[in-house]
Amino acid sequence: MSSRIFRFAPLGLILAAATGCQQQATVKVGAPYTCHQATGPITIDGKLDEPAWKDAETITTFYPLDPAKTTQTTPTVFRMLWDKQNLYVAFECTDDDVWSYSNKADDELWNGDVGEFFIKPSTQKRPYYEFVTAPNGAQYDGRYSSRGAGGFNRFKGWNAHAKIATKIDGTDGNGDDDDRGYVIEMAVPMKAFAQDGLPADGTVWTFGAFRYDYSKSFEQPLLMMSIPESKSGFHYYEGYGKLIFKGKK
Ligand SMILES: [Ca+2]
Ligand SMILES: [Ca+2]
Ligand SMILES: [Ca+2]
Repeated sequence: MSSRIFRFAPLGLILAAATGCQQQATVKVGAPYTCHQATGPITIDGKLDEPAWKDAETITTFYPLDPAKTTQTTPTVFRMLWDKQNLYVAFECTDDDVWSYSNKADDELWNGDVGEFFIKPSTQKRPYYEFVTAPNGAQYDGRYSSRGAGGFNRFKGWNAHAKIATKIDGTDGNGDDDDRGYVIEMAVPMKAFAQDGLPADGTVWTFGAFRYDYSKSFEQPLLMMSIPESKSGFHYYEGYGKLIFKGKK
């Protein structure tokens, strides 16, 4: 679906300082994200209560993809950790109307609420990855050999086999009641990235975190992103932030 890949967004957003009250430092806009090595086990259960998560930096500032349409955003907290086995990713999404579009893997889940992230091991090489997760835990994942080589239908056959758990505070799909939101917790096996090189202490990749939020409260779905601007949608990897893998202290 090319309109999804190359969606235009104007430039010139005002950068706002990130805010938050998490234990670990909140990443300021434009600052690299330090992905700390997990200091202990993480149970994928949709609860971010493992001590290791306290070491994760948080991203709490999300920007509208297209401020000409709407400048509204809904609160989101994004975290990542890693170890030799997995890349751990967590979304905490405030959402007053939770709706998963489908429970089928590799379906067009972005037609409903999702937390997404894109990750690119090298700025010098073309491949990059997309992970899209619905509140019900369904996931689309794809490895794009190139941005121009075809859309999601070509690349969705690639599977990372991430372990995923979600927790919904509310009801999924019921538009008549008020929900609070949902949490996504996942472990993506590092071996999924092996053909593009595995990270070690000091490795730098790039990434962006994103959301679609559909709600009875909005005229249009809110498309949000952790990067301040995009010229062509969520696949605009030129705008992705640095992701620095840091080993144990
Ligand atoms: Ca957990
Ligand atoms: Ca897939
Ligand atoms: Ca929603």
